[in-house]
Amino acid sequence: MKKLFTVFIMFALTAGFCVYAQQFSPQEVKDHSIGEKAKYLAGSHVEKGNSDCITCHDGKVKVDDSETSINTACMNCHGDLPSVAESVAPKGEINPHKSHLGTINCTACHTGHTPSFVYCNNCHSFAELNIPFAGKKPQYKTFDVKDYAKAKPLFSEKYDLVIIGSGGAGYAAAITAKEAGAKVVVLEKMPIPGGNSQLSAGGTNAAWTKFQKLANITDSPENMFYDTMKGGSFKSDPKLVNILAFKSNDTIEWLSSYGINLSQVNAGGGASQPRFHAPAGGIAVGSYLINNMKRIAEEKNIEVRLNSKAVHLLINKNREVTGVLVEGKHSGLYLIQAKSVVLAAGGFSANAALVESLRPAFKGMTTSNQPGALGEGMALAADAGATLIDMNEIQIHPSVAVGSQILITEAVRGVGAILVNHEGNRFVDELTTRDKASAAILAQKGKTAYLIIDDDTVERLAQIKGYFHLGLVKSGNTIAELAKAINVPADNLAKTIERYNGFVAKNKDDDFGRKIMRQNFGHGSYHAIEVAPGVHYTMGGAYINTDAQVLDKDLKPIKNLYGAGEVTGGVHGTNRLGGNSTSEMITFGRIAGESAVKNAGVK
Ligand code: MEZ
Repeated sequence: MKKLFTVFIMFALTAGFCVYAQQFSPQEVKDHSIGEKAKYLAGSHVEKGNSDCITCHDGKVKVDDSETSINTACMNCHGDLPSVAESVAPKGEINPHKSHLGTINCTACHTGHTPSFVYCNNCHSFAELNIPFAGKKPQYKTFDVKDYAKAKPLFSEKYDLVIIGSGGAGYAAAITAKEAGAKVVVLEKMPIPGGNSQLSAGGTNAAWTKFQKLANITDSPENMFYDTMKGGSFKSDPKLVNILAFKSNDTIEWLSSYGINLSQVNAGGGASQPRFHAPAGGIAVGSYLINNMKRIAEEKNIEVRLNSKAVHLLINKNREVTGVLVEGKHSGLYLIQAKSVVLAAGGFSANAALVESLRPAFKGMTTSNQPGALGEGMALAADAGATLIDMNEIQIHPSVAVGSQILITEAVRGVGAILVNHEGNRFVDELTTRDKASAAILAQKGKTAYLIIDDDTVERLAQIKGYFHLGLVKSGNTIAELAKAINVPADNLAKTIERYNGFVAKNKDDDFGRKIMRQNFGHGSYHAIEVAPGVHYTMGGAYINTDAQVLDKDLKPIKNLYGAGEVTGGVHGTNRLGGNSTSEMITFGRIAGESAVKNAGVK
């Protein structure tokens, strides 16, 4: 009898496993089947004899799209990410389980039935991070809305608000809406939350804040408004810029109310005053914001569904948005009916084909963006009848480390770095707007330049230590040694630095009119990072009004549809100022959340 029961249990488990496995090709099923030589992680677990399907799958036929239960199972055996980070020896310089992305799912890298892939290597090139059962880099393909127009959903759910995208704008909208009592779900197509916001480096622009006052910086929302309009060639919508500037202090206060303090104020390009607000010590602002917002969302029980792609907006015959068709990694297609939908799905800098079609000159350029930044939120908006504006306004950031996707934050220049060309000469105001700085670098021999810093600069900004860690920095004890290391004429470099020190002493840059210099050189060793422009931000998108409503072709609000962050257009004109993205995402994310809640009639 006991034997019969065991056979029954094994049959039930195998059947469950097989149903789960049906989404794989026959070859893939064979590759991870019990009794076959293991090709993937699942097979190897079984082969080792210390686990079977139920150890990971908890007897469920289907796992949830966020893969929460399966990740709990991983942690039950292996420990959570911080403890794995402690126990697994770092490979070379890099500890594979410690990252600026914070605590993420084990399954973001270690997949059971398909080739595993180190998620970090979407942006980095950590050759030393060998992962068991590794395969090729996954391709994140854009969807075509038309493919889903007639799709049959499997089931349907009801929410007050669906928020598409889990970057800063999505989180800000979700936190605001949840606090107002709404039933909210956030959809994230990638295996980790945070979107591109988590890669943001330098700071969050805000004017006349308590942190500026503490640092004796006199600024005003009027200054921020003017700088933003000027930086975008006066093509931005002044009503939106007005909101950005005049609500920026409130944004800093809102963050502070959750213990998120952007207390270090640095200088950013195109800004008349230092207003780049960063965490103390100058760590990257994006991961700090996102890791904190993840924490708040967890505390407030906000549902964030990973691996869940919004593939179509549901629109009724009155052209009102009524919900979202979702494709879950495991659930397949299903519907969420919603009273309000917030688009917070980011831009398209990682969509090389789209970038090239709009700006042929950017063909083949690297990008600082995560691989999910493909512009799908804009496609959803367009399909719902939205006006997309400024789509060909694509920003290239002047300082991406050569041969990589690693952004060298503008804050490095803000705390004192200069840019020199291969002759060792300065050639631009390092803190001009990004369009001008990028154009100046592309006009130099080799289309690259060197950021020059010394030990003092390194101490001012924690992120610079990270660039050392990533092997992006060349150093010398003297100017001559550094010049040799980067192959520029030593005499020229020495003269450039001496002349610049003279400008710092009299607080006037006679050559390029740089306004904020911060430091002279001569403190300890000298260092250089070779940089070139990379596609960084897409200024265009779904046109919104000051209530974050997405506007149709007649510039009337599309009923029930809201937008915030990079998926929208209108705030940045031809060129976004550094620091205005994280500022915009929080300010407009909150507005979108408030408006969407009001629209949903949540009491
Ligand atoms: O806003 C940005 O894009 C930003 C601050 C980038 C950076 O250089 O750090």
